[in-house]
Amino acid sequence: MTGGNISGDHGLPNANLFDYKTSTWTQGPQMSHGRWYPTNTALPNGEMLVTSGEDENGLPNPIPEVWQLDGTWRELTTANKSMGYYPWMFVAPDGRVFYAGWEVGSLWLDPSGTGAWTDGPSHLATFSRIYGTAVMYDIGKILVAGGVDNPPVDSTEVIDLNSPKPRWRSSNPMLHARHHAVATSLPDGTVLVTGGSSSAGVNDATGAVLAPELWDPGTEVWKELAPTTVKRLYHSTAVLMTDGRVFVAGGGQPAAEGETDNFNAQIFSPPYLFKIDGSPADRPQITDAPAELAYGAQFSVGTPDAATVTQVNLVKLGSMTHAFNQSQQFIKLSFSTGPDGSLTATGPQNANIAPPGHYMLFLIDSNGAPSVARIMHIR
Ligand SMILES: [Cu+2]
Repeated sequence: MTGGNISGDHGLPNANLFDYKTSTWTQGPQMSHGRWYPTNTALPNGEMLVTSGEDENGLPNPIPEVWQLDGTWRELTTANKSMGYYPWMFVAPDGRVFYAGWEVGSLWLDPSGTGAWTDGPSHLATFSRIYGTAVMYDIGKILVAGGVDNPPVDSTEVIDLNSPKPRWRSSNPMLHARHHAVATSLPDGTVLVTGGSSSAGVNDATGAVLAPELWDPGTEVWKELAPTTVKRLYHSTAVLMTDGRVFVAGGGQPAAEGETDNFNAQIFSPPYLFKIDGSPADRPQITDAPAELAYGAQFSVGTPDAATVTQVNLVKLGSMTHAFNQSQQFIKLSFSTGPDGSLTATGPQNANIAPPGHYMLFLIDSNGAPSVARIMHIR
């Protein structure tokens, strides 16, 4: 966890490391300068890239910094560029890092050595999608949606970084204009957008959008789902849980006019958890899966439901703030089933596709219902 708050726009240089095995934090070596509103990106080689944020003097911190495997920091001194808050950074299939916004011009970053930026394709939108949302919904494929506060927009764009000449193109607009909304990758590869506001202004509750909507990457069609009862605006969050539900929480600090800070959470159950009659879906089960997995390795998944499994998918554990989940990633795996009821899947081919870390493994059945996930450490 990097950076932090001295005061508005003035960032701390702190780095803190969390050990999930002991549930303890330790303070790491400090970065060279403060960062208020940076983005962390797990790199294929196990390093952690930190981009943007405002420094201790309230100025943009233009030098990305890399936390190295030996626990020291490396400044990318030849990659000097001032950027907006919480830049949408994604590891591309070729190993570079792609900046997808929210500004109009996208960029490529080579984070090796002292770093280098090169220009990428421009968005179709001619305005910055400030506090829109972005997600890599499939290997090398990114969706950006909404953003802007004057007023917020419903437009979306997608790009395929697997293409030899990636270009942004329009996808279908959302059903609601939103900013401060959150895009969450679900176990079946669809993208859930929750919360946000459609009215002009930095954080206006009158246009709060209560209905989530779901984007199908196959058809690119949006579908409206059951509304929440709590407005999720600035500083709200959403993250996929291992049971396939979505934790949607918070908002406020400062609260929108007429609202109070939300210290509460709601849990959303997507349609795949129900049968058509509204009763709970039958769900495939995972009874066994390896805790550790090497790139390209075949592995068997214990399940009594192999015959009905249609997808074996990974979703990287999320790390979400300010309308952008910095670490979720959806990866569909190839798999086969045997006449004996066995199920064998093949792990992601390399660390560009799946940067090292912890992923949720889901089985999806022929009705679209997901299993409860097993956590796998891929490296
Ligand atoms: Cu904030």
